[in-house]
Amino acid sequence: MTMLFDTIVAKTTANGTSAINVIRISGDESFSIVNRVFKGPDLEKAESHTIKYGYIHDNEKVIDEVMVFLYRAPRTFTTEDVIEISTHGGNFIANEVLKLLIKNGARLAENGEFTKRAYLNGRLDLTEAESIMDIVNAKTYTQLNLANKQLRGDVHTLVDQLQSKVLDIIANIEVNIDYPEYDDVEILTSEIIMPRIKVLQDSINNVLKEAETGQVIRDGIKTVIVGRPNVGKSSLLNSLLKEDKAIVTNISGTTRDLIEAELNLDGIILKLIDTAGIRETNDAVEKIGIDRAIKAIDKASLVLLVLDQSNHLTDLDDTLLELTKNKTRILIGNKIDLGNKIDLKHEKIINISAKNNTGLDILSKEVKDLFIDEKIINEDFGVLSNTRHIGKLEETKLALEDAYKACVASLPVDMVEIDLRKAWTSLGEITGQSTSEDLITTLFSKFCLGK
Ligand SMILES: Nc1nc2c(ncn2[C@@H]2O[C@H](COP(=O)(O)OP(=O)(O)OP(=O)(O)O)[C@@H](O)[C@H]2O)c(=O)[nH]1
Ligand SMILES: [Mg+2]
Repeated sequence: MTMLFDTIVAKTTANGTSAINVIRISGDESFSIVNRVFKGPDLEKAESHTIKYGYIHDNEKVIDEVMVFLYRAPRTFTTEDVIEISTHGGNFIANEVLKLLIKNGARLAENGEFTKRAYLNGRLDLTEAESIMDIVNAKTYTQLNLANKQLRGDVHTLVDQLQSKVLDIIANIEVNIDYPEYDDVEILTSEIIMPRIKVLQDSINNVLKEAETGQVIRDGIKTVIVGRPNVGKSSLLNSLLKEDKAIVTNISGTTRDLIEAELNLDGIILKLIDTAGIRETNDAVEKIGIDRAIKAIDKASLVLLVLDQSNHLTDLDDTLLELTKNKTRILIGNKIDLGNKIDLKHEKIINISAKNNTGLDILSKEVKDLFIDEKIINEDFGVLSNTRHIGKLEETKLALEDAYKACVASLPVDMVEIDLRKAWTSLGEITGQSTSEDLITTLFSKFCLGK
């Protein structure tokens, strides 16, 4: 079902000089508006999914020689009538064509409005619409695969499955409340519902666990490199990046401020921050750098604490080991080419030489082992990665916990139902489908209660 909206237009290609620009127009009046400014075959008579050649003109003034791509509802991105006009590149032409289409009745689209229409017209659910941004922003194949799965509807399916399990329990409760006299309806008690809620809780916990990997893939890992001065932090950054991004010298206190860089580690983005070596100092600038380094530890998801294998541990190293002990961290024994003086009895240390580029593969593997469940990446089903979806699933989890507690307290089943409905709604908010009206409709279509 396509809703009635006005006709919108926007340039879909980026600003700047390019070979072509594409202007997209969507809505009931697309064909009539473009036809008025197009010199060539009559577009209103043209078949859908064809391309026509002609000119865009403003009365006597020819603006550009163009190709127009015609898509009639409903087999289009927005499900409305859509035309895409390929003009020559350059902002001037594109803006003139835009202005002309607006003068003839189209409205300039808001950000994301075409996708919003696709959603409002039921062509995409919210997760599918959201995945389009992820596809555009993808920097690695792993990110792209994740986003593609979401566009394909895998997250939608996953949420639907969970929702239908919640709905089954709700429906059972409803039958009990409304038709208690039916002999063939099992009398529901908290004891009967409890294990069913438990099964659901377990599935949701699994999905949330897997979502941790999804989120890492989508957003990358905020990683901070810390250590005392001169241990080779900047050298590590450079050797990971395979470029001389940070200045390296044998003078302690070389790095004064945070240096940020992104690294693609076999499909996983590390958002790396190299920091000033931490020590007591009277130098005002260095002090600020050190403060920033300490704050960066707080914000990081992963700390790479660099130690120097050519020397024994110092008090400063001990302080840093203590400071980072509650973080997800990897201890790195750098300068292994010069010695092997540190042996941490209880914790693994990855020995490398940033200068000679040795041990980096082991470090990479360690990062992946910590954050990525390979099985999940390879499996062929949707993994949540979007913070909004994960937040809604956390809400679902809480509602189910409440439902379970209500069962434990032997509250009447209609009290349990309230929490289950909350769970159902939170799930539906992921796909953008839930309103309580929908709940009723789905309930009836599933169970034919009115017979
Ligand atoms: N032999 C050897 N020298 C290294 C290694 N890694 C770094 N160095 C040297 O150690 C010195 C300090 O390296 P940096 O990378 O600047 O150390 P840093 O930890 O960033 O130092 P600050 O920024 O001052 O805190 C330089 O002379 C590097 O060449 C290594 O693996 N082996
Ligand atoms: Mg440095």
